[in-house]
Amino acid sequence: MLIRTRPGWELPESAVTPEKFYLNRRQLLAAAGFLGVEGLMADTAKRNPEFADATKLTPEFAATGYNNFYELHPTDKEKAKDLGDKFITEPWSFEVSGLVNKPKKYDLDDIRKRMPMEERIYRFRCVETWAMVVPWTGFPISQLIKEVEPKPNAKYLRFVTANRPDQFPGMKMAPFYPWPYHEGLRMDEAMNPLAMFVTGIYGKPLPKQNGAPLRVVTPWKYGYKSIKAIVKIEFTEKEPPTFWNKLQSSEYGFYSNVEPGKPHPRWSQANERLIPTGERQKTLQYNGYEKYVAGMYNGKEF
Ligand SMILES: Nc1nc2c(c(=O)[nH]1)N[C@H]1C(S)=C(S)[C@@H](COP(=O)(O)O)O[C@H]1N2
Ligand SMILES: [Mo]
Repeated sequence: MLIRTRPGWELPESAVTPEKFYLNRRQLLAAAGFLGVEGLMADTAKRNPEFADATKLTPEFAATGYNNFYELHPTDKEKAKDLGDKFITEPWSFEVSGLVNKPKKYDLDDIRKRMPMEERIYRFRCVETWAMVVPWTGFPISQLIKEVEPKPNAKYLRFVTANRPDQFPGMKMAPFYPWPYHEGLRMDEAMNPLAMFVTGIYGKPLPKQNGAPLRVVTPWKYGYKSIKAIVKIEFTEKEPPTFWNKLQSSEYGFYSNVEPGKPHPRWSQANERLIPTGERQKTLQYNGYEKYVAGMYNGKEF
């Protein structure tokens, strides 16, 4: 059994914002035209009906107040939200390089205007066994991949987070980590329709602690695959090394798919607890996205 302590800010279930309120608020804001240009772009993204199940939707204060973003704080999930003051997210550009016909430096504002932005509600499962249900705004990674035309020998994507010790207090608190944070996906995983580049949550631009202004979300994988604050995307032939695998290769593999039957060496992955209520539930194979992703795997991936 895992012993769970209840952080002070956790509320009883009765206090959680009902989904109705969240939806009404968005509709009201949109109708009243109260949103700035930035907010409007994110807010008017249509919800994809295939990913509209708001059952157990995490209240916004919890998804934006309990974060793993080691660049902001390497240990305290409730402090990340208060440590983003120095982190400059505008303007933002990212570089696409490596095995592509059209390498390019992208301006984020430009790509936001051109890409088919949509909102999707996805379950989100951290390897540490906490879980959320979050409305993300963004576009499929496949859209960008098609645009840069990968060469035939491009088999993986490598993602890199901004390397800014002066803007990220957590980098100085944990100098022994293999910064900058880096992650990767196999080409077919990145092309999978579920894999998203995300620029917003709850109909608003991404807060810094959630990975502003551009992050990955792969809902069938443990949360650490969802790299934040991306400045570089490189197409490679070989499987790229990853931050967590470098730190502890026996515990964090490249694939890191959510598999309740495969325990972490130090804990079971069979169950999860929802933030902020602490409600426990069974973890689903591929976090419930089996029908979309099972075909890519043979069960031996780690
Ligand atoms: N650059 C960067 N990306 C990161 C992390 C990080 O520390 N740095 N933490 C990861 C982990 S462990 C998780 S669980 C998710 C958390 O995302 P959230 O804070 O939006 O819930 O971000 C992932 N992406
Ligand atoms: Mo995580």
